[in-house]
Amino acid sequence: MGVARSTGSVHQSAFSAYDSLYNESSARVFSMKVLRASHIYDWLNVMAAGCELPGTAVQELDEVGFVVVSGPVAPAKLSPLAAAYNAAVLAAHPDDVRVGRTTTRVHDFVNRGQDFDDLYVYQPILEACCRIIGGPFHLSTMLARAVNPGAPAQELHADYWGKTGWWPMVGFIFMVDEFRCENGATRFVPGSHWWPHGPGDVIPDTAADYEGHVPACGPAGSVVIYNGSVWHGHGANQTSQSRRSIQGAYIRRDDKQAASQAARISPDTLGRIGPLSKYLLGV
Ligand SMILES: O=C(O)CCC(=O)C(=O)O
Repeated sequence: MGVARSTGSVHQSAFSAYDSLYNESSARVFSMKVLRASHIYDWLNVMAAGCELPGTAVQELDEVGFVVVSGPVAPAKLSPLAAAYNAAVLAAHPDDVRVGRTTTRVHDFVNRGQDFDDLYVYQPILEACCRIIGGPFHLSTMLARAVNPGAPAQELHADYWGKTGWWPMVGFIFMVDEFRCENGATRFVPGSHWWPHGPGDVIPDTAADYEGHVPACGPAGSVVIYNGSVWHGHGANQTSQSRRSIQGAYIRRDDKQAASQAARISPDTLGRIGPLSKYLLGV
């Protein structure tokens, strides 16, 4: 499984296996299948038939609840993406900005430029959704989140907690900056997505270190894929720089999106995105 289960160990698992599997020709075959899909179950079959998520990553998602893989943005495009991120954050309407105690969030990164278009149609994430959600799904939200300089650790929590039923969610965190222990890499509690209780039920101080938690570290451009029921939260940012990320969540297609993508979609976005993006947004 390749993950050390002790506080302070670092998780950077599936890179080499993933790098050798993802290549342009399989991406081309996938695009051709996408063009032929029309019904929601066609889409599901196309996405589920992909083979961009290595077996080791599938196993980690199942057993540990999260995995770090390399992302869809070419190394040469990472710095322009980071500049586009800053520009988009500055240009955002104040109604879309939430300055919290530890993080600054900016909503609607689906409509903030083409630099971000590839993030929510990334095949390994979609394959994880097919496995974890197990039926038709859509993108609920995609936003920017920066952990503020000097911020303390976030409380451990599960994003999607269904005590009365199974309402799965898959999240991703795209690292705009390198994630390190010092700058607040997201910490996860391995295996907690299988537990019958949430952190608040059993831990007096959910912001404190939890035995066995693992920081998800990786170079800029990496992606954390996680089961929405796994306990997690950002670490303390002990640096003087923001730790920037773009985060998305997928939920069952019959569950309401956190942000109505159809209501928000801009003509620019609609004009440039492809059929798979439109399907995932529901536009
Ligand atoms: O930004 C992070 O590292 C984690 C954010 C998080 O836990 C959340 O959005 O639920």
